[in-house]
Amino acid sequence: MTLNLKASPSGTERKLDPFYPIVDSAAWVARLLGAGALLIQLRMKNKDEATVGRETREALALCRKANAKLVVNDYWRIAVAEGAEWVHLGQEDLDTADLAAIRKAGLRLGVSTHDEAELQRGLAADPDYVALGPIFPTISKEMAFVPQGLRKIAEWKRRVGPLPLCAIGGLDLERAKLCLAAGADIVSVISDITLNADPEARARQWIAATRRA
Ligand code: TZP
Ligand code: MG
Repeated sequence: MTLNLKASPSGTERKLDPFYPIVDSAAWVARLLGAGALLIQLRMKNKDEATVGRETREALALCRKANAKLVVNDYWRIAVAEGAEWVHLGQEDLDTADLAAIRKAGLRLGVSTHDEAELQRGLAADPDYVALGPIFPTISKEMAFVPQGLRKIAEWKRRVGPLPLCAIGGLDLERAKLCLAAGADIVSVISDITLNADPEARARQWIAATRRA
């Protein structure tokens, strides 16, 4: 059964920004908002729930002020409690998440997918975007999947149709542009921004390149 409990009025929302950095604290969210990011994921691993709740609240307040979207990774209960607009779930989260409760709270949903079975399962959750990764080898996450390569992007775009497709994994600016050219609508990144000597300047480069693409 396909859930159809979306609270947002269809067709009225702006397109998602193509630059989609992922960071692990409200302080990082503030830095990227300062550089002009409009779509940011807060992905906190190995933190206690009180910390996640506090950081999420702070990041949401910052994003609201900047008119940017914050996507809360994993912690959908906290996202609901804090009035977030977006949540991102991996396949293992889909095992336990209450999708009806997420939709009832009006949250938009992004899902991670890596292969055909995961795509089918992700689409059955009636997502608002689909992520495919890793496109290239990544140093930021241990992956059970080999790099998918650029060709898979075109295939996935055909499969997800009008849903925004997000490419992730091992992206630098040149690779991000290749992903967009291959059919991705959004490019997501951790290390090329957070490990850069000047993350804000790097984020501005990404923004200039991806909004132009
Ligand atoms: N999911 C697939 S790859 C990845 C995640 C969270 C990590 C992306 O990080 P990087 O540093 O941009 O490769
Ligand atoms: Mg997860």
